[in-house]
Amino acid sequence: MDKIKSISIPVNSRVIVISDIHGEINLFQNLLHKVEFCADDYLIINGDLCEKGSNSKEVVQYVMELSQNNPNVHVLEGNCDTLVEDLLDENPKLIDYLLARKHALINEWLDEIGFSIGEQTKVQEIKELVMEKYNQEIQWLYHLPTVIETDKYLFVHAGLENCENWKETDRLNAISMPSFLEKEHHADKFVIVGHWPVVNYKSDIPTNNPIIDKKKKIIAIDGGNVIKSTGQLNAFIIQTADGEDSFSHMFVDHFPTCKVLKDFQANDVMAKGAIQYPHYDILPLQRGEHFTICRQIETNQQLYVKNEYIIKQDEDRFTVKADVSCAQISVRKGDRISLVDPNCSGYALIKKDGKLGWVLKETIM
Ligand SMILES: [Mn+2]
Repeated sequence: MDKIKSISIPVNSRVIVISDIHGEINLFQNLLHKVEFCADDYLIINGDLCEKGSNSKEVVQYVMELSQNNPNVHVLEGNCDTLVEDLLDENPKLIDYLLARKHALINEWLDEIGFSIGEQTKVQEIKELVMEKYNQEIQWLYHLPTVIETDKYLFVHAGLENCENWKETDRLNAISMPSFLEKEHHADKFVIVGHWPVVNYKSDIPTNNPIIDKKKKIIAIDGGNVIKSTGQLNAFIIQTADGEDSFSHMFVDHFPTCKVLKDFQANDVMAKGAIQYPHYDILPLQRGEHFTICRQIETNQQLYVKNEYIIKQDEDRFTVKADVSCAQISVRKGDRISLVDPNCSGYALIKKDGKLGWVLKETIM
């Protein structure tokens, strides 16, 4: 890869890292507000500004202006941000992509121009149209670096190859490799990535919070915003110091919050597990009033799946309607939680400190 940008961050600075905004302008602005982002902070945007969410155009414009007006704001490219290359290269497959996608940056631009794309549209035609009005955004996206390097960190959208010299990583791999946290790297710095929703990594209780693996020197921060029904937009926060830097995080999501009315103690046998990517096939074994004991086919684990989430695909194949926690979680009276799914019988799916699980409805309603 050749687009590597080196920056230096002084000690006693606060570095805020946000990835995978995917067109969610409101969440992004709420998050900047929540972390009290100010001119002294360093802000690193770890790729995937656009696509999938509802307002890619505004995210691109807002972040571009933020980075142009503030020398401490740095942006790198994600796989979704490279669609402008297909446009500039006049890749005919771009038309199929745009026809199939409701939410896409280039579609939003064409809407604004008042042009509707059809199967007969030529890529040259839309290239000319959008370049006339959005050339500045296109050039800015096109020139985003693949990696931002500091003395202690490497920021990259998806990951690095496990080669002696990380700079030999193929660029497309760096912005699109899956599940980097399950891989290794040779760099002697922390590698901070987005791209792969952290909830996909196995844990006792599913969570969208950033994962820090100090041994592997990998920090994965994609909260699954837009991609996952329970997702959130994370800000990973580094406080740089003379000795060891310290890490923390904050997040925002779309869920309403409420206060817990009374204590709830999770049932020990139901206190962990999830049905989630990529192991969706289940076999129901014993149906209860609210949860069904199921065997997760690929892992052979027995889990309690909320009845409303079970879907019969055909005669003997069952899956779930969305990634779902199988864990109950304990809460205390007065805890502030987010209400993720209040519409099932008996129990509600909540998020507490980023962890997803079920509580008896009467503890919160
Ligand atoms: Mn991505």
